[in-house]
Amino acid sequence: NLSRLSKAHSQGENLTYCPKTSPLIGGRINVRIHSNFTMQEVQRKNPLVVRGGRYRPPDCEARHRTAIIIPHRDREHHLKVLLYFLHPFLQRQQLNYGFYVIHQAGNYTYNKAKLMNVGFREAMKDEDWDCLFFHDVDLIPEDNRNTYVCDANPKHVSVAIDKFGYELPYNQVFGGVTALSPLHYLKMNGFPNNYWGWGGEDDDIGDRVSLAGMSISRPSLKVGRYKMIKHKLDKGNNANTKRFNLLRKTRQTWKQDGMNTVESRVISREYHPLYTNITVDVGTKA
Ligand code: BGN
Repeated sequence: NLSRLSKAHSQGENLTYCPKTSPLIGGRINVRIHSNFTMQEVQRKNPLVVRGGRYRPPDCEARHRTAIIIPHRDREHHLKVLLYFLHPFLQRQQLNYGFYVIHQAGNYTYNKAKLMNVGFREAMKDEDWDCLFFHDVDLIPEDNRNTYVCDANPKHVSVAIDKFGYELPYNQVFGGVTALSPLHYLKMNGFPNNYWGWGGEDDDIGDRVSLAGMSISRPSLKVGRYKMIKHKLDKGNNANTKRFNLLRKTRQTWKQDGMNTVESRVISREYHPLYTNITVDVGTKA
């Protein structure tokens, strides 16, 4: 029956919409982080995921199209663990989804927010996504009721992380996992391109939300729970000492710096079985 249905799907026959709440969603997930498996095994566990890490429910028409954007460099181990948990998690939510890993080429200082700008631009070339999840590679969701769909306002999703005692670390926090519709993203001129190194870019993004006249929405602490994969500090991502000064100026700079000024060069676009990998040269500090 499943094969008939997926055949119907690929032939473009009309399927009825999936239910508003997926019957496949449980609640809390017992996340035990380990990594004694290979990427091929994750692939075998997710037979309905197709080239480039794309999925649609086989038996109903998804109500939501969500792109997962993961800024990345030298965290292959985390990526494998994230895909292991996140693919089945999203399938249980009956979403039409796709994974984009945005990999910064070279060894120059990391620029996460700029990578996310590139991710937005590249993902929107593929499909009319109605929601973009900007996702840290080391955060694993622990509750399946945390639905990966957009709200009326930009959503800060990773509200309760184990590392911060499952509490919001501060009120304006907007890092980790966030969800924006294309309209939200365009309204705030995307993200800043000039934060090189660790810290502050997420606070800038949070400021943009309010400067663009929107507010931050959040799931409950019960549902927005995450485990962070433990790791050492990254090379090439030292704390950005300029972040305090940059943050003081967001109000003056956000309209001139953002998605309207992303300068970058895509080096390659590879369609892996579980994700699309985009390698990009984001340049260097001006
Ligand atoms: C904050 C950082 C964020 C980081 C969170 C959680 C800054 C700017 C200081 C004015 N912000 O302190 O970037 O995501 O901690 O670690 O450093």
